[in-house]
Amino acid sequence: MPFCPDCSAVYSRKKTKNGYYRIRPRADREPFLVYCDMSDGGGWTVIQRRSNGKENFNRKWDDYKLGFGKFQGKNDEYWLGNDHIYDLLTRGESSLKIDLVDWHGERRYAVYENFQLNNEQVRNGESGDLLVLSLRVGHLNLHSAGQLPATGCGENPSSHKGMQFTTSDKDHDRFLAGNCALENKGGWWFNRCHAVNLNGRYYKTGRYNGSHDNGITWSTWHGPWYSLRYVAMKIRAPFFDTPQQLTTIHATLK
Ligand SMILES: [Ca+2]
Repeated sequence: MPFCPDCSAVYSRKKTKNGYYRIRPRADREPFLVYCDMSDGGGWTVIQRRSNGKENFNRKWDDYKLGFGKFQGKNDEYWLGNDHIYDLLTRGESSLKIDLVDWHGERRYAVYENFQLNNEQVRNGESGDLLVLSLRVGHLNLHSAGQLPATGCGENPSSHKGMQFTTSDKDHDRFLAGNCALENKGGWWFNRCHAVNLNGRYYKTGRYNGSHDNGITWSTWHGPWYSLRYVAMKIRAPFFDTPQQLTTIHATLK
């Protein structure tokens, strides 16, 4: 049987159990394992998860490009890989949902319509292999965790929209005197440097101190000096966002 291109397609084939499935977004590339989250209306392809601090996210470009982590348990930590994420997103418009849990078990989430990555190699015809987060914030649901700040005139230096991916060995951020990934212990779409960083260092205390706000941060919720206990990033086709399913989301996360 051919592989499904993503978890939405898996769900549509009546495979509605949470778990790891082998998917194949591009026919000319090998299939790979991914966790399909069939809650919240079903069909979410999980591209990132932090849950226990066991996985090292302070990694170089090639690891972020190809992906890393464990793909076995339901809470295993991983980064699916920029290439895989890119291939998933080029199939059509996608929504991004980010789940956040703090150390008191409080939950927040954010949903973004039309989450995209642009491949600079394609766009500029250069030899670089940069990925740009192009994030158009369409709507945010109830119980939202606050927005990723947008760029524009007189832009906020912690905005992420339109930023290129930076790792400790490939600096594409706007921090001229240094590298945000080095300071913040993980690859991300840094500016100078960040309001949100879901690939930072895992602190088992929530609140933390240090010379840099390098935890797993979502500053519009708990501020920069609080590292979250659990975060997950997941994507799916927007046609799953029916009013009925949004009701389910609200009921689940109330
Ligand atoms: Ca820099």
